[in-house]
Amino acid sequence: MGLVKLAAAALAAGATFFAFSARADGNLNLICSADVVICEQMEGAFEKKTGISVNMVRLSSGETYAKIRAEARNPKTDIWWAGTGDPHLQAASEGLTLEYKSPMLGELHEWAVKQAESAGYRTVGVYAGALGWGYNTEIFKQKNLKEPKCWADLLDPSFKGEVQIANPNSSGTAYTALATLVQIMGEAEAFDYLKKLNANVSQYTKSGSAPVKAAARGETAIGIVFMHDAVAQTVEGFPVKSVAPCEGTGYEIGSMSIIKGTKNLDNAKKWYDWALSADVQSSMKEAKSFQLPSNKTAKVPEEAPKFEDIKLIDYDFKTYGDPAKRKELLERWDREIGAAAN
Ligand code: S7P
Repeated sequence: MGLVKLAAAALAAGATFFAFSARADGNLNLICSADVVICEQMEGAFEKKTGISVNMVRLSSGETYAKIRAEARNPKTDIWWAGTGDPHLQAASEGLTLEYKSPMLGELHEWAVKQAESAGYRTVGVYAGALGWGYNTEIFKQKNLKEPKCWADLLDPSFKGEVQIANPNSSGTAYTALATLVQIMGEAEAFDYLKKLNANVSQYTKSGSAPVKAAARGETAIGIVFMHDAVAQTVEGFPVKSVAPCEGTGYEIGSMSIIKGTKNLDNAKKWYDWALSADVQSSMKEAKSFQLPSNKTAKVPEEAPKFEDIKLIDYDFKTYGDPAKRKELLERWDREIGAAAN
């Protein structure tokens, strides 16, 4: 797949210098759907670079989509940075985000540009990350548990009460997991799988990375998350090992969109172009953000899970980024999984 080749090429590439000379005043209302540490790093760096005052709120991807939709007549947000691509695509197809062809597009990997093209340039790819899980090696040792290498292994009764995953209504990570299982198994079998998995799940969290943070701190044994979020815990010094499922797995194209009706369009465009630059994307690892950057010359963190070693499915962003499909899958999840979990 193109993404794998591009990932390998990016590994060899270094960062390029990207200068923004102009200082500007004014405000920018930002929703950030990545981890709060990188959100704060980005906010501070942009303010320093431009003099623009950023009002940042951190919300999960599904929550952001719901907020932007609810505020469509009177938008309070200028730009939505990060979070899984599916809800960005949904917002784009509902006309909630603005078409913008950044001059930075030529610096991006094909997968990031494709994301923009498929949405009529109402969103763009900022990074990519593969889904998997992380487990606490000390808990596994204490409880004599066997490493789950495959999705099927997570159903083992020895993991009863030991698994956490987010709720796909709020979390883009969990929606990616739901869409991934449907693509690997077919819808009926995926829901059958999720019902069985429910027996082992202790909690459906609001945020996508919370399960592996809980695993790192010994509150659960396994967290189903993006692999880079598991790696971040390992790098923090927690006893967490990440796993790429043997049957194959889905991935996200983390995205960015300007909100239609923004009252700070010039500043939103400045953020957009800046966030696509190689030096900004290269600095994400300082916040322990280990996704694959979309800028071809951004430095890929050594710690980033290697896409070429992961069995990636050909994730169907068009189908699973469609509002009707998302609604249908989430309603079914609420009826068959969420209701049983309460
Ligand atoms: O932590 C980084 C990351 O995994 O967070 C985003 C994701 O949307 C998490 O938020 P949710 O609560 O919506 O799942 C990812 O895009 C990103 O890689």
